[in-house]
Amino acid sequence: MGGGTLRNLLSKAGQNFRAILAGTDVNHQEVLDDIETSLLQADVGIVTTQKILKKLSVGLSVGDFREESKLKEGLRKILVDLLAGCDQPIPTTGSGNPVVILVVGVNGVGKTTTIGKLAFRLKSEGLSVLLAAGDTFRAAAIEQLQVWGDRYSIPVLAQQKGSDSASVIFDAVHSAQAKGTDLVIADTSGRLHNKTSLMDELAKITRVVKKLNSQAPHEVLLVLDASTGQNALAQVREFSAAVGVTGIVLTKLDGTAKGGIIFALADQFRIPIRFIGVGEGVEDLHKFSILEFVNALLDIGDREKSR
Ligand SMILES: Nc1nc2c(ncn2[C@@H]2O[C@H](COP(=O)(O)OP(=O)(O)OP(=O)(O)O)[C@@H](O)[C@H]2O)c(=O)[nH]1
Ligand SMILES: [Mg+2]
Repeated sequence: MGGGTLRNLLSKAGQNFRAILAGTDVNHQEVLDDIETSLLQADVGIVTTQKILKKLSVGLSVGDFREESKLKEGLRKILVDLLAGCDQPIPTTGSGNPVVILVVGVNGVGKTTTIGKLAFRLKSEGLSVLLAAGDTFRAAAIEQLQVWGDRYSIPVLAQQKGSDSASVIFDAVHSAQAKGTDLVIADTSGRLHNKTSLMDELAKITRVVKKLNSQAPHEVLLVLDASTGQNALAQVREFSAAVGVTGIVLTKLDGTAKGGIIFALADQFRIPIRFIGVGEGVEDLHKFSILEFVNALLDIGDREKSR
């Protein structure tokens, strides 16, 4: 599994955006109405959609709306601008090893899978990684992380099911400090973003980790499922309030026509989007690159790529 060009992998996510670019020989208000429908279908959301429409009206002349290439280029620029600044890479160095990445999110969004892919990527870059099986809720969750570790020879620190999540992660950071490991990536159990007790548990994890390094966790990585639509915004708000999200991974962009949520996220929170998930395989975690992403989404070829 894995591989494929980003353009192919995002063909579904981009389907509503690509529909916008179909030939149009009607008046420009009708074109704008169609664009609005497409953006809403792509789950860009009302607020950000209105912003895009306004910029299109201001930026393009009436005649431009009849020319496929001008409309496409106008839209492309607006989308690129909306994402500006959201492409900063995940921190892999910090004051005092290890760099601690705490991975959080609601149930089933792809946290554990993302950790496996990310660990593989960082190891391939020559960094040493220790995984912490902080999802102690289910035995299967611990095993799932161990499978990734075994497959790519990445150590996993785990305790039994039911043990304290904060203590597992504390032990992992402690052990990594002793061994000089570059990074610890900690899994956590999926939780509803509106369940206070579980959100408090995340706050406890960060408190405990700070006893070992006041800068840790260096990254609180929120994993969001692209197909959940506008609810992703509520998830960002709740997790940010509880533990201060510093980076986002948007998963399952390969399987949804609702990839437009990424523009609402960027527009409303400006939290860096570190990676996008485009499949279940180890290679299917792409570093988020704005130009590459927008061009792939709009199906714009390499020769048209200049900014
Ligand atoms: N198509 C696709 N599937 C993905 C992607 N990321 C994760 N998945 C799948 O989503 C399902 C859930 O992934 P997990 O990694 O177990 O999710 P989780 O957030 O750890 O789940 P809990 O621990 O139960 O909260 C698995 O079947 C993954 O293979 C992606 O980018 N694309
Ligand atoms: Mg999991």
